[in-house]
Amino acid sequence: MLATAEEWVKAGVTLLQYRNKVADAGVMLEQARAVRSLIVGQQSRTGAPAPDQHPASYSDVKLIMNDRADLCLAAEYDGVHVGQDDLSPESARRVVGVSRWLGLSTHNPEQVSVADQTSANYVAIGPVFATGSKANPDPVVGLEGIRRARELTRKPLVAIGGITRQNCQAVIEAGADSVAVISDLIREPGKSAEEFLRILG
Ligand code: 3NM
Repeated sequence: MLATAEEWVKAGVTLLQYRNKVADAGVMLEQARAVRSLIVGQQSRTGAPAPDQHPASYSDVKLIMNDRADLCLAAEYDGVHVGQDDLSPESARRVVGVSRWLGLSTHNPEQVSVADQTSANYVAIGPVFATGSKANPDPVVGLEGIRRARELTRKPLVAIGGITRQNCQAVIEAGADSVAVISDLIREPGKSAEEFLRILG
């Protein structure tokens, strides 16, 4: 996990989410802290980015904890991302405070409209395409789901679910501000992250 995270950051990825649906809270906290140490350790070791690193490396990286506002604070992350079955956005906000980021997952237009009225800093919409990375995913929303979501909120819109180097351009053109990706970033982490960033740059 740490080697993969390091490759992504060296390639120029500026936001990482720690997501773990199976481990105990103690293990999650330990792993999340290890990711943070990697980022913070590199910041303080390098100061300015080393020549072989992307200019955005390390100091610009935001760390987001999935689901758990308590672990966001305990691991000193920059924000928390909640789903429809987690703490409500305003409850999560009460835990993490006003300066940390709060992200909210949505899966249909009704949820996007509700999310727009919350204090969430960004809204995720998905799954855009079929995904094998999430248990019991909601129905796919397609590019049309992104277009509809774009009409319903001016908050930053993150598209997620089945997004690849092949389809990410179309996802942005449909109105997403950014993409969240698991499978197409895993096999060759550095190479695929560089390619995503080149395509979206
Ligand atoms: N959330 P991949 S889809 C974690 O619809 C997650 O909210 C989704 O993984 C949602 O890039 C998804 O491998 C999985 O499809 C994304």
